[in-house]
Amino acid sequence: KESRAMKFQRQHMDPDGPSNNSNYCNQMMRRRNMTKGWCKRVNTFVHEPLVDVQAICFQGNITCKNGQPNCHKSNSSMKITDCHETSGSKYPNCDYQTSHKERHIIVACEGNPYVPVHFHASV
Ligand code: PAP
Repeated sequence: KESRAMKFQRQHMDPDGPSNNSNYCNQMMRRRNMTKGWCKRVNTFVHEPLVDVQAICFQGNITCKNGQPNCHKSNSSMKITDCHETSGSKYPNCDYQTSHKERHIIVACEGNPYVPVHFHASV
């Protein structure tokens, strides 16, 4: 079974990206299996080395929106791509808007080793 840490990497890590095209989210959401069964509405990919994203678990500790204490905000801003399902998207033809940004990111971490398991927000 896929661990929560591996699921985070599948859903959110693309260190070598993004390929410079407006179809990025349409391709990546499908390639990373987020368009199976339903279209995942929103998802963010992070274009930084995995070690730098894992290090966020030891940076600024904050409370998550759901009240859990395991959220952490990156010290630096990071290259990210936000994918938002468009209003015209209809499963199984999931369609996304692609927005490249540089933001501080907030992730939730769990386990031993203490690693990212949930992408919380960008700020
Ligand atoms: P995403 O939120 O990163 O987009 P999602 O598929 O929702 O991905 O998975 C997040 C996982 O982080 C959830 O575990 P699960 O896959 O076993 O359902 C969720 O329980 C877990 N998690 C850990 N801490 C938190 C937190 N503070 N807020 C939300 N989810 C958290």
